[in-house]
Amino acid sequence: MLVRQLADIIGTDRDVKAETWASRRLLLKSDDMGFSLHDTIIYAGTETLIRYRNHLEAVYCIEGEGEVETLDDNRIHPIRPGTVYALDRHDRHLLRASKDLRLICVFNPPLVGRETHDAEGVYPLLTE
Ligand code: 9YT
Repeated sequence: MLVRQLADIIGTDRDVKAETWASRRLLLKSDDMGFSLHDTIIYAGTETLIRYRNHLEAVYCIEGEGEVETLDDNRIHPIRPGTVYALDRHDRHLLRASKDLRLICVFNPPLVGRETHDAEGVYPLLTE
């Protein structure tokens, strides 16, 4: 069995930072679970354009406040603790935080570890 602490990940190469978020990557492809699992902070006052063309992502909010706007239909969905959303259509969307959001995120296929968004909000499909 694999046991790991968030505290042991912070400051390592599993603690990936971008302008609008920090992603603590608890489980990655190399852990052989078939998915990756992240504890993500989206910084208050930011907006992030995202489109996971190569991945499915489920997002579960455990702290904070914000909203996600799906850009195909311009619908805005509030996010608060207890909200889950699943990007089952590789939905292009804007993620906004009014207070720091803490999100538990699952990716399939799993991330390798160093992925960050390109200009369109896409993560590349990396191999190790
Ligand atoms: C919700 C979302 O996709 N935020 C961007 C970071 C991503 N969750 C990650 O790499 O952990």
